Amino acid sequence: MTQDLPWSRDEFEAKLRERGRAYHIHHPFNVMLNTGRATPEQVRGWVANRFYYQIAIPIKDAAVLSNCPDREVRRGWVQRILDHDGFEINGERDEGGIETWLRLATAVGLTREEVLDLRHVAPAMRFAVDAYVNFARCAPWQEAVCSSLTELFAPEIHKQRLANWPEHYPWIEPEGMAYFRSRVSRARRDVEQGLAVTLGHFTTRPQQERALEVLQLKLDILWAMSDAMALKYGVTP
Ligand code: AHQ
Repeated sequence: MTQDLPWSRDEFEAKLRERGRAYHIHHPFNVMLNTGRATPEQVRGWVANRFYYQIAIPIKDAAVLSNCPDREVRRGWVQRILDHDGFEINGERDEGGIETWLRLATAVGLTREEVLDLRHVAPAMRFAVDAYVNFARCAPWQEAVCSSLTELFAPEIHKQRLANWPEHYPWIEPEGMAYFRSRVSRARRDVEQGLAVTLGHFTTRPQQERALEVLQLKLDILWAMSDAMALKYGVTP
């Protein structure tokens, strides 16, 4: 019967992209943030809390590597850790996204110390982020790869911030925007690899349905992170 036949690669990719309707760009807290209606306290709260997500990403990616026996995939995936932790190799150095996020923090008026010591991180933010890391540790590595495909929708949210924040939040030091600028191209590169693994591995219909479940799990994690922000800092519709 047709409902058992696998979707073609194009149909499967379209199904993955359809889930963008549940991406956190549509969460009231992010809509408030990106349409200029956030107070400085809400912006600072979001930046300090999202730092916990940023420092979890390389840990999550190391978990994927530790479960992945495929050297070709690891060669590509290891770049994600360098993107966040930075590196110095043969004289070439890059401060990394975590350091760049700390520049965003000072640009919005936070101190490095109060971000680094995680004093502002809400319990539900911590639990949502920890759920993502634990998923990557315990799930088959192909499912962990698939869960990163929320980045299909990430360039849009980074471009929205780059376009709207300087006008809406002139009090934020401009160099704070560097992180979002860095992610537009990195997200695109991440998605190329994530999509190739996902479309190549999940080939039967039950596997393809599972891939959609995994993507929805990560969409829910991002949504729950924004819920935590709305609860702690309030959200104006
Ligand atoms: O800054 C982000 C980032 O480095 C990553 C890595 C990737 C993953 O491995 O799950 N996802 C992701 C995301 C980042 N920023 C989020 C945002 O809204 O700023 C979006 C998020 C994602 O879409 O998963």
